[in-house]
Amino acid sequence: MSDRIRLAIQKKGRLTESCRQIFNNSGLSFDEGERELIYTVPEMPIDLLFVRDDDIPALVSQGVCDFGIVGLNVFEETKFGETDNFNAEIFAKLGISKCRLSIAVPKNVRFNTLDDLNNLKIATTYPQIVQNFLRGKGLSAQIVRLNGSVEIAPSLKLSDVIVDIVSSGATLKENNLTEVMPILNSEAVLISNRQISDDKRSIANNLMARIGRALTMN
Ligand code: PRT
Ligand code: ZN
Repeated sequence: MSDRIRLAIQKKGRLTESCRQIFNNSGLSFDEGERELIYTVPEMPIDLLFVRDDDIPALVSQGVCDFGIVGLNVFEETKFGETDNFNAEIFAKLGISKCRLSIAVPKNVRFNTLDDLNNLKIATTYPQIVQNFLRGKGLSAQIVRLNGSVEIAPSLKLSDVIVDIVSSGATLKENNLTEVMPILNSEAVLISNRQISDDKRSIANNLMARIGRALTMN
C-alpha cells in the first residue's frame, strides 16, 4: 500500500495547538513551518496541509484534501451553505475544542421564548446555521453577517441580539450580554471526503487508534 492521506489542519489558531499536542503525545511529528505549505509526517503516511479553518470543509469536499480537522460549527456552516455539491462527512468526533453556538441578548431585549426572536436583527458569523435553526422553528429574523467582534454588534446598534461561539462565557459577560440558548454544541471533528479509498480510510482508522489515548488525556 503506497497511498498517503492529505489532512487539512488549521494553520494558526485554537485548533493548531490542540492538534500539535495530540500528534506529539501520540509520537507523531507536527510542524506547521512558515515556509512549507505541506508537512510530511515521517511516522505515518500522512501529509498535513496548513490552511485557514474556514477553507477546510470545502478543500475536503472538493477532494483537494482527503481529511480535515475542523470545528463542527465551521463544518455545519459550510455544509448548509452548499447543499447541492457538498461531498464531505464527519469521520470521527474528537471531543476537543468544545464550545457552543449560542443566542445571547443585551439587558434591554426581552427574551422569554424563542418567538421573541421574530423580526429582530441577529448578528452572527454563522448565517447558514442560524437561518437553518430559524427555519426549523418557523421563525423569521434578519441576519447580519459579521466576520468577527460579533459581541459588540448590539452596543453599536448593528443588531438586537447575537449568535456566537461561547466557551467560558467571559466575553459575553464583558459585553453585558446574557446567554439564553445554545443552538449547536460544537467540538473538533475529523472530516473526510465521501469518496476516499478503503486504503485511505484504513490509514485514518490507524491514525484514530494512535491518537485515541492522547484524545482521552486531553
Ligand atoms: O484564522 P482562522 O480563520 O483559521 O481561525 P479563526 O479565528 O476563525 O478560529 P479560532 O482559532 O478562533 O477557532 C477555531 C475553532 O475553535 C472554532 O471554530 C471553534 O470550533 C473552536 N473554539 C473553541 C472557539 C472557542 N472555543 C472560542 N471561545 N472558537 C472561538 N472562540 C471565541 C468566540 O468567538 C468568542 O469571541 O472566544 C470567544 C468566547 O470565549 P469565552 O471563553 O469568552 O466564552
Ligand atoms: Zn476561521
